[in-house]
Amino acid sequence: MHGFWWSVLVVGVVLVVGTAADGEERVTSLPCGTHTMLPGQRLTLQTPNFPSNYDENYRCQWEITCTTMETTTLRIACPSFQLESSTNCDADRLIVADHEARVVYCGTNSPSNRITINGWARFTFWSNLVEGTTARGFRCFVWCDDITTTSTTLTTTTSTTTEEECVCP
Ligand SMILES: [Ca+2]
Repeated sequence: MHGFWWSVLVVGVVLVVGTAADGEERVTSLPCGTHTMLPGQRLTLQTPNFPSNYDENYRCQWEITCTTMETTTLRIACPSFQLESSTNCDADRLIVADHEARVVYCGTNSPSNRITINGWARFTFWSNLVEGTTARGFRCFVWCDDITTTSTTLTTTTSTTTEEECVCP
């Protein structure tokens, strides 16, 4: 009796550790839409079904504002990023726009390490319906940093990034 429950416990622990170790555990994505965040907070943007392939013919837009916009920046890190590759990203794509630039990403070219000019950005993910090609998609984190506490924030960033880093096969 005791032996049986002990085995259940051990198997359970192994399963939990195994899931966490590959850095791809299921995490709830921020719903599409408009969101407000505060300095020091982090949001997670993911393609649907991640880490399984995303759907075709799908669109999701996240508009993120960190208050106060004028004294903050958004910092992006994507430990996992894989969209269908195409010329000019005509097929599936992630568009990241801030008040300075609008950049289109696809394949394994990701917005990682990008820092927006202020505390506002709009992320638009599109997948097309041509030839039914999808990929694993992405998991991106967005941090809001208060510009006035940059040195403190950078220390936090380094440790967090290492921790979240994905070793993809
Ligand atoms: Ca596609």
